[in-house]
Amino acid sequence: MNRARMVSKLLSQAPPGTPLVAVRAWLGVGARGKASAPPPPTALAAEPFLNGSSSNYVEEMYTAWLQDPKSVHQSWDTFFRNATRGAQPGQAYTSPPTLAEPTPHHVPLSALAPISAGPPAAALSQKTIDDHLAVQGIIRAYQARGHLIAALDPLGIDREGVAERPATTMPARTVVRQYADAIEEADLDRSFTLPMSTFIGGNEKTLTLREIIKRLEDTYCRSIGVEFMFINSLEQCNWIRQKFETPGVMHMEPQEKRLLLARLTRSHGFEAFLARKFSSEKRFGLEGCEILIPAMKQVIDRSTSLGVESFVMGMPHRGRLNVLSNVCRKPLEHIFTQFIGLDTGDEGSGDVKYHLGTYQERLNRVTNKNIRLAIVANPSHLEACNPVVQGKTRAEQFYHGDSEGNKVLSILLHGDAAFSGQGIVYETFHLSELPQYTTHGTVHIVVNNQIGFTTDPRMSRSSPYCTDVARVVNAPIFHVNADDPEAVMHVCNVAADWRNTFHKDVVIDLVCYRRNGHNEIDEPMFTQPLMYTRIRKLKPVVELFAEKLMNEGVVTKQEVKEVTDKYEKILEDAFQAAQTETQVFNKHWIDSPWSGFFEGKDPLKATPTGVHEDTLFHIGRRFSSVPPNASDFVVHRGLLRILNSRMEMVNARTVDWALGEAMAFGSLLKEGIHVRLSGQDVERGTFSHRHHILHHQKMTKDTTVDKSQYNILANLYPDQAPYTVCNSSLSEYAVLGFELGFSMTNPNALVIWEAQFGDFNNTAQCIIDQFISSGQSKWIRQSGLVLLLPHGMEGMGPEHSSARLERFLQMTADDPDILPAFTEDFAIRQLSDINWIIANCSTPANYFHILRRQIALPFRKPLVLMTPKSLLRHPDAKSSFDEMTEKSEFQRVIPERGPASENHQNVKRVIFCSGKVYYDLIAARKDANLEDKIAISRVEQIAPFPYDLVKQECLKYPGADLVWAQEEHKNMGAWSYVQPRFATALNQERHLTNEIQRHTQGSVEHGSQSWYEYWFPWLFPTSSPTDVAADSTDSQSSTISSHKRVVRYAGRPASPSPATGSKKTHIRELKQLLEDALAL
Ligand SMILES: Cc1ncc(C[n+]2csc(CCOP(=O)(O)OP(=O)(O)O)c2C)c(N)n1
Ligand SMILES: [Mg+2]
Repeated sequence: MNRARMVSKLLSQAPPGTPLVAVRAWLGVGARGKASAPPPPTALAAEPFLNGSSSNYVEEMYTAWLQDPKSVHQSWDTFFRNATRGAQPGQAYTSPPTLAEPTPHHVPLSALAPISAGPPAAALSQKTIDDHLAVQGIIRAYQARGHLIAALDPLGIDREGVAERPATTMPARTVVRQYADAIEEADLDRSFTLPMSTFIGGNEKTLTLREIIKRLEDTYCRSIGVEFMFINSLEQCNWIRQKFETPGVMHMEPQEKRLLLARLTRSHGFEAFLARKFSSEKRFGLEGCEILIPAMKQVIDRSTSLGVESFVMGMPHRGRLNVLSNVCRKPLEHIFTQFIGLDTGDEGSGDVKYHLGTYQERLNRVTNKNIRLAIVANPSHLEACNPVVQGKTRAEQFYHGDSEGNKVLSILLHGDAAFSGQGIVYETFHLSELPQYTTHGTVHIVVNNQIGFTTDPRMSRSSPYCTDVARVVNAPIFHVNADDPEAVMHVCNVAADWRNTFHKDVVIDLVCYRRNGHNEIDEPMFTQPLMYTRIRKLKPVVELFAEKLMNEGVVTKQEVKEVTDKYEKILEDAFQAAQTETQVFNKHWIDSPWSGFFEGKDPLKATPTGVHEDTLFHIGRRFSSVPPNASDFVVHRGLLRILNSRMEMVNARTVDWALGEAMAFGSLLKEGIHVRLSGQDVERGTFSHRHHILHHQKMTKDTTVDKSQYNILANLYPDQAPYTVCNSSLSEYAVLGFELGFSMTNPNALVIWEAQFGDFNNTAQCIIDQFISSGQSKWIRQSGLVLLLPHGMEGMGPEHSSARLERFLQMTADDPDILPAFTEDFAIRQLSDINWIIANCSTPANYFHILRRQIALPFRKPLVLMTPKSLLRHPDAKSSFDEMTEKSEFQRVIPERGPASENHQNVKRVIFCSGKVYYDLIAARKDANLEDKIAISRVEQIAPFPYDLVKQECLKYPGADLVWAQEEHKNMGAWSYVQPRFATALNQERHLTNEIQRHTQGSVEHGSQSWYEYWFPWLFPTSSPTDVAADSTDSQSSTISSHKRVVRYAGRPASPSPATGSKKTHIRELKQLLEDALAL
């Protein structure tokens, strides 16, 4: 209910005869209880305790008091009694009795000002009080709403006419609203005592109203618009007031102004040079917001002086090359060669120049400190890199022990349209204060050129400002006219100081314009004639600022020219140097180098993943126990049962899914590998199987949060690596992006994101498509991130069934028509060459090994794992310690090991499958008494496809037909991926498509090698390949068999929906699938 209506209703319910006039006045309701009547300012403001934030509380107190005067505190009782008795505003309140013993000289306030006993002894005139209160209201109004009339727009289109407001006489009504009526011209020269909520006076305690208004307008309504009064913390509000209101805060020394001009000159000169040299190339130039470069440098300088050593940045296309060069100091030659269009001299497919990242270490000349600067590579998808930057920043902080974010700072740049339009911005803001996701404050800078491609703000957002999304986390927002360089510098200083003081996000909104079209080839007059007519008349900011400094006598015309010429020469020299280059190198654009990780390693050798039995016992027992040495820690009875059954399994040398996972994590932690598991409800596990955090069940009466927790895996060994397990916010896009960023920082960490159900991964599709599947190819950036995606048809309906395995497989970059040579290092070569690994493990031991293999590999690859639901508790889905100890390893294919495997010739069919359907198949096969006739093999690693093992398995049973059985519908699951690969494996074909022939004919040649030989040298070994088909007389080089074996499909028919909503249909479909698979 609307607040005024609620109060009005409340008053109308008051007992008849209650003298309510005073109460109505206190609560801001008109004398006749009309909710729409403005509250009498004197009444509202006269009580010191009754401010805006407490009025809801007053209403609640009043309702309670009406019902039972004893139900409220004595002070409220006194207040309401006095008010209803008709006490004047300002006189009804008496302070509550102090809890401390009264001191000998203590006199209660009520004793000094007896409320109902007539007027106070030396009463101020009511007019004086009212006027002071009005002035107080005016000051507050400017603080809250001054930004509404600030001259923010260099074009003067937004808030038309505001920029030209003459020096103030009367306060602006837009800002002060009802207080405008309380002021008369004559009041302007009266002096007023300044309240504690303002700093405009400096050392002065009183000012004339004229001066007060002038100072407020100068602070809040010129080139800077400060939005901060929505912040709940009084301390933070006061801090901001002080930073902007204190007289003289904007002062800049002449040498600071000269530095600013030099930086602006470079920013401007860079774009002008590119425009001249590459006039028809897209570069998404910064013209119209050249101040961005000095602004970023100012934030960096200031933060560096406050102790920050590393900056992790994310930004869109606009001005990116300029930032790379002038902020990060990426060599100009590297940038120019991107324009020249040279061949790539190293691995990777590359990306367009305005998406590339960088990493630079350099000396900050202003502070004389060494700093690290990284700009994260990003796709075209605006704002998508935000969570990636945050994850990378968090990881840097974590591994540097920077628990407060004093050393590592993230800076995110945004376009105005994208900042307000993209939901990922909101999702990322919501990570900003979460304990395991915070980066302790991000500095956001918006290049607010008041347009998005061809769309005006009024058509692209419903909020007044493009920055309003930041209000959700109480971040202050500093709007600033980008054509006032000095104002921008001040705002940047305050932003850096804010972040350093409060470790919270802050937004700098650079209100600017875009001098050209969306890109340099676009014609903006087609769609924005008014805007561009104005823009054409505007001088570049560097010229405006140079003129200002010349007028002030800070620089001479000659000095301005020298600075310009000097930079021009630097550009020209680099341009000439770039002309001599013959290749570009993707490695020059790496944003997260892993120094020392690859060096000295055999690139095709993984360390073993099995562990010593003692380790399994130790981890298993710890994982099954209550916290040691904490007898008062009460564990839930249900959990005690779970721990006991875990212990029984451990003693029997077996593991279920949760134990297998814990063994993998625990053994890695023991080896010094940090493990981080993040996602919705991961601590307990969506299916209540994991329980990595135990919660003390005993609460004291006043406990509001469960405080006592025990992280089991963090307490396995005294010298182990840290274990982080954290329930995330209810987000996939941001959290997956965050974990990807986290995984980029340290290759010696196992970073895992788990989806609540696998199908939710599609709300993070952009991170999967743009970063995870293609990141290494585009940006030669590796990541060992693991995605755990609960997957499987359990009769739970269309949702929650499919993690969309088919999509991951479709994006897998291995050619189905090429049968790789079966060399000894076949398996690891495949892993090295692929873009990601897709697997569906059917045993806890295999899950254990594949997790450990992520770290054992000499490179990093994303791993997408379909994970089980019902198998978590399936009695057969258990593994013995023997499958996890030394000499055991991950099994890409688990072959048939039952009776069928003992008499190959007798076997009529080999069924291949993946995941939990295996357990349905073996049960049905047993029922049908076909265990010696049908072999069932599990393809555990689906991609890269285990050609060698699949072929081996097929050859083992020469008389058997082949079936692929899956529970997913035919147009889903692994079928479309495995079918052509089975064909290639079975028929030993190196099926040359037209495309390959074209390449091999030499249209794209690398020396004397064909394109294919160049990129896949291991497919064309010079030595003879090892034929792994042990049982076969076939060899890979034999001619294509005339009798081609094919694999047949058994499973659900094609369907638009991943699963039926009917349990009955689900069971019928499963029965049908099993019959199809087993019918001989
Ligand atoms: C997620 C996404 N949707 C659409 C686009 C296409 N696009 C590229 S730039 C642009 C306009 C961006 O406007 P703004 O954020 O204001 O940045 P500006 O170009 O004005 O600097 C659009 C719609 C995109 N790159 N990403
Ligand atoms: Mg824009």
